[in-house]
Amino acid sequence: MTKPHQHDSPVLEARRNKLAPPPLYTVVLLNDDFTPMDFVVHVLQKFFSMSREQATQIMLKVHLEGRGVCGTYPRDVADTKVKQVSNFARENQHPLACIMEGN
Ligand code: TYC
Repeated sequence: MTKPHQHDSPVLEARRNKLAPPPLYTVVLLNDDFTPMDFVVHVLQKFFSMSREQATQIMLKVHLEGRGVCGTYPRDVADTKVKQVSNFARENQHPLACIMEGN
């Protein structure tokens, strides 16, 4: 908390004491020629809580356009998702690439 300012109303003081929202990072999936489509759909459902329909839509977007957004998160959450996806892909011998980008 900052120290109370002499002339602030309680409403203005509460507003001043609010924390800024954390900077957000976009998690992006990249296309490749080898990762099976159903594996990508599974990844989007498992790590990004998408429905099968939503996951299929994003997978096809990545397949056709080269990249697609999985979601937008604070830095530590985005970083964890990138690592989880990358580890899971490697465990299954797929080259699937997942990156994060600052906004
Ligand atoms: N291009 C892949 C294929 O034809 C499918 C794919 C989609 C791979 C999305 C990666 O992020 C990806 N099997």
